[in-house]
Amino acid sequence: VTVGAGAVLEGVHRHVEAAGLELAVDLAARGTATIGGMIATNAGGTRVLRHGSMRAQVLGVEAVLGDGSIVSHLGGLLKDNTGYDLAGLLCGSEGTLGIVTRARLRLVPSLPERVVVLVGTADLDAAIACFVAARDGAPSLEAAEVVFADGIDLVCAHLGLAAPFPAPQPVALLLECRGRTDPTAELLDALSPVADRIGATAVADSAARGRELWRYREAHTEAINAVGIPHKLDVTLPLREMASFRVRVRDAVASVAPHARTYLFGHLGDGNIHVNVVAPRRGAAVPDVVDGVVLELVAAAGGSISAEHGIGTAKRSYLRLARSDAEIAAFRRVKAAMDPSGILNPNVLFPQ
Ligand code: LAC
Ligand code: ZN
Repeated sequence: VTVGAGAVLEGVHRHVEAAGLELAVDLAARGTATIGGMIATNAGGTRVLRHGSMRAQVLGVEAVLGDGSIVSHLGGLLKDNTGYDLAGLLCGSEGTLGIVTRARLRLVPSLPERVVVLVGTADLDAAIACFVAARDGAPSLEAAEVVFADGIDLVCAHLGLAAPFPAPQPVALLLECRGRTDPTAELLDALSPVADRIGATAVADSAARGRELWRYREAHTEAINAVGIPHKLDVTLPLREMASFRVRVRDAVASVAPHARTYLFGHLGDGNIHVNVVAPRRGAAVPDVVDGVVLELVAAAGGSISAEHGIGTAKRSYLRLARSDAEIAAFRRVKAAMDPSGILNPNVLFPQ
């Protein structure tokens, strides 16, 4: 599909649905996120595990570079080794190299049969074991998201929802599978070797129930924003580091902001955890030093200081935790080549 940069994701989903196809990137902000913004930020979302992020969907872009020249390559060919991948370079460029005006996007067949399962576990290690079992045993796995009891309680209080399980579970893993035939048996079979790690299971028996189970995950951002303005850290960790990071990040935050609450949630299948540190609006603010404390832990564990949300202005002083001097110097030369006057989003990405 070829779309204008201002097209909203939900509208694109509806447009291609009529042809039995899907754009394979989806995220909770689908009602407002534009394709141009999703390319500039290389948006991730909930289906990266199977389909990759926005960059993997973009077959070509039309964009205006900083010198006013227009580059356009919208042929949509799958194989095209004719020089530099300007489209790939613009993905995640945060508006620093060009302004995307149109894009040619890859689509995938819509798989009609779906199952959504929420698996409750006693700890994060058990949730990871369940995810690995589902990933290895169920090729139909499309999403693997994680939330924790404190976040679920917050979402339930914010939206007036009932708790997802009859007895509270410390961790909840949301799994979605899609196929041409019903993938429920495949997923449940894949989970059977780890049955002793599972404390409770909620299986959606209808599309409406599936959407309800997703609400526990997707409403985290709005529920946290209702508490106060969060410090949002968006990090990737190697799966083997995830459980110990969860413990260490709480301790690290408590050492500099004992009054703050730390909510974790995210895309377990991608090793991507959203760390939200928030203090109630009437209390003392969360000190900025929290960001560095968390991001240094991440870098020491071999993770990334930005999985999806980019560097922007808030994280640019931490870019050196993730990128070498030689890499940042190469970034600057690319920036100078495509935006020689430095007029495009000049204050983002690069350390001052
Ligand atoms: C999410 C956003 C915060 O995953 O990236 O809900
Ligand atoms: Zn996310």
